[in-house]
Amino acid sequence: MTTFAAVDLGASSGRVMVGELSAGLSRGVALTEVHRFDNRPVRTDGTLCWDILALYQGVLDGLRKAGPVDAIGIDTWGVDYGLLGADGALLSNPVHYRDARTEPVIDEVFAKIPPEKLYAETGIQFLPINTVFQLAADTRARRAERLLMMPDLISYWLTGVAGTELTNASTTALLDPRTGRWSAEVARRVGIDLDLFPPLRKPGEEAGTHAGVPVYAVGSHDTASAVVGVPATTENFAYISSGTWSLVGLELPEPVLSEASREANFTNEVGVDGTIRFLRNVMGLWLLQECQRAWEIPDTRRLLDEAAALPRRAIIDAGDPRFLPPGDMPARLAAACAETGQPVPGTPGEFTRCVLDSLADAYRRTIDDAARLSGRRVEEIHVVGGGARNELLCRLTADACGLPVIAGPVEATALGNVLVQARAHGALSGGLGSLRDLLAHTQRLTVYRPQSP
Ligand code: ADP
Ligand code: LRH
Repeated sequence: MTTFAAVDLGASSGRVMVGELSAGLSRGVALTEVHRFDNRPVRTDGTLCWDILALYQGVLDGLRKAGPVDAIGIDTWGVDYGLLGADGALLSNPVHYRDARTEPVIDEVFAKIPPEKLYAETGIQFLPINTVFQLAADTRARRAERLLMMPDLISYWLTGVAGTELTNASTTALLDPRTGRWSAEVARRVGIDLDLFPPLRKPGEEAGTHAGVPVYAVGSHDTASAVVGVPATTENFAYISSGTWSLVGLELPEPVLSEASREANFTNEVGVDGTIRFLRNVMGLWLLQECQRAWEIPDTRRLLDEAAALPRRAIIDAGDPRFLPPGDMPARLAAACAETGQPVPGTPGEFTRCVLDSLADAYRRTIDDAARLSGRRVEEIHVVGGGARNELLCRLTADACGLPVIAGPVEATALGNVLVQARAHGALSGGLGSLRDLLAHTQRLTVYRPQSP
């Protein structure tokens, strides 16, 4: 038996999970959550920041609770980073991607490099959160010696070794997904110093050691690990990595950098083993989380029960950037319904129903677009992440898409993290297909078949 600690920092919570891999006839992987902690952003002096020291403390507490392990792997959300000075200390708290600082610089960046060129070079969908815009807005970057993406920062603090993991580097919109190298052209035009980034490293490379235990680079972008953790047994699958965001799309061998793909706002993120995640960021369960914060109703179960008893009434565009910043989400949802002449939800149950119907509708459009733009066929949809627990959303998704939805594992990200470590450590071998087979045979999954209307 070999054991691996997966550190997985999501936008709503961080967790440390231990994956136990058994060999021989009972070959399988079992995951135990040893520590979970809230991820609560803080606004200081008008800027929304990550509470990075609290998160790091959570990581250390989790690793202590995990006990002896054979290796460690780290993944977090994409696009965000910390800046270090010459002495190696953080210059400031890492800024949250939902902070409004990029708004004024987007047009300035596009004046230096038109959106068509930026997309042709990097294949990343336009989102105001992209690192390229954050860096253009970040005056402190000029004083920095080094930039570490969020998982690389945690890894650096654990090991003392600095590197830039490839899958997460691709979320910056500064990397060429065809070559897996930085785009010198984009950096030059926007005025970003690529020397800030320590050398690139691939998933599976050793990143250093922590207390004598190897720390492996994994798919350190959480979505990269989540897609490794999709228990697909066919090539014709779509995935929805369903958490704070919904990442909806296909795994491809090559990027699709066409104008049609740019216009449809599809991203080409670099995945594990040279794969490409061809997907669209859909606003996700953030829409509901932010309503729950406004209503002060943490009990999701109650809201889902109420929503399940209601009919479909109003649909909003779950890709609309107006929903990106924190703030009064029910008011924004109500305004979007009113503007489009639809019934305005009144009760929390009605808002919940509107959010879930809107997500299912966005999933259908996204999967149709992904199949069309890539020329691929989709036979089944895998839903992984916390949203796999949302039975109503899984059912609505199956019905909207007219395809079977296979829900689970909830902790696909941690599983993908563990499997890539295990392979790097020599405890497993083979490509993504054989890693996924292991999951398909050992994880509890729920199938939702589409019902005709
Ligand atoms: P992230 O990694 O972005 O922090 P998660 O994958 O942990 O997100 O998913 C969090 C979301 O999962 C919550 O916002 C919630 O909507 C959903 N979720 C978690 N548990 C349940 C549950 N028991 N029933 C329904 N939804 C759930
Ligand atoms: C999901 C995620 C997503 C990014 C966003 C910033 O956690 O990593 O893939 O686009 O966060």
